[in-house]
Amino acid sequence: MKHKVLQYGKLMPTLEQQLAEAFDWHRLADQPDARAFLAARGGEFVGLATAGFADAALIAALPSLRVISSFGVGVDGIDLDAAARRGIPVGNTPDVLNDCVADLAIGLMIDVARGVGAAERYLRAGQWPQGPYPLQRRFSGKKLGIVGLGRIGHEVAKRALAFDMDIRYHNRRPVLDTSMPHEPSLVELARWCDFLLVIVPGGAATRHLISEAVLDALGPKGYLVNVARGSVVDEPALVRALQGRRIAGAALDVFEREPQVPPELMALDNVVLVPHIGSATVETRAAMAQRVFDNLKSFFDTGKPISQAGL
Ligand code: NAP
Ligand code: 8YV
Repeated sequence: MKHKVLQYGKLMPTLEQQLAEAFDWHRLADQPDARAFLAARGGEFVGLATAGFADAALIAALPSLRVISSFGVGVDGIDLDAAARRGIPVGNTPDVLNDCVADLAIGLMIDVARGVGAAERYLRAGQWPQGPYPLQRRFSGKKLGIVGLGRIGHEVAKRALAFDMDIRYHNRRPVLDTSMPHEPSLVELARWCDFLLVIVPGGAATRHLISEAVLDALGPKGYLVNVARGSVVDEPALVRALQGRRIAGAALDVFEREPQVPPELMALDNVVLVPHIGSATVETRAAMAQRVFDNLKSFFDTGKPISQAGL
């Protein structure tokens, strides 16, 4: 008998095909009345494949649930406490996306410092004949402060070393196997660096870690780059800092209320904005989809997902 798996949210068609072949698979989105469906049949499902979200109500509506498999490494959209209380492991997709997220982080830093996007807009608007594009800032050799030297943070550091950057980082605990200096104070890291790169997990523990005080410490020559979660940055404080030119610029892949982007940010020219594309390459998304499937398969075969949040 095939295990019964419910899908919550949109997943890639190739992954859906795999799920349909291996499991007794149902999409909640196909049900005309999701609430009625869960009330009537929620008890049948032992697996949940999700696009990144599962609140306490959904978990409670699935009383036989034994495993959650989530698309993405960040699990801030899942009520981990509700899952843990029932002993339900939450599979996620770490490591397979490190390279692409780190590549984007470097790209965003270069873009915001050199004005790649802004200069292209200048050219396309036909402004070049009126004069050269204004001089921007150098990227190579600058000071990089990494907030969150974890799996992705390490990949950013590796790339930044090739740009002769001086690197320090802020984690709650120093990393043992690195010679890069740990800065216990986030404000001091911001004061020291030219680029402050944020790549910590989202959720309550990191909410508004990048505060007005951190932005003021970064100062008028400093750039903020966020590829973590929108919740980590106090967005209204960031808007004020950018409007007042109290920081030099920002490059953002993530926002507090995605897919909504504050119009105040859209209006600013010292900001690079992209729509949460850190892992969005054909290769990486295929690897993430495969891991979502493999986590479920591994759980049903061995009792453990291949990769699991919190382990
Ligand atoms: P990871 O390996 O767990 O690294 C997270 C790092 O953050 C750790 O070094 C951790 O060190 C540090 N950290 C955690 N809480 C902190 C806090 N309160 N203050 C300071 N440092 C803290 O995670 P990862 O795989 O690199 O992924 C990081 C996050 O990136 C994900 O959770 C996800 O939200 C985001 N992400 C975004 C995209 C995108 O598309 N933009 C793609 C992938 C991932 P300590 O525990 O010692 O503090
Ligand atoms: C995902 C991400 O693409 O892995 C993460 O935590 O933020 C991205 O890689 C996203 O969560 C899926 O929409």
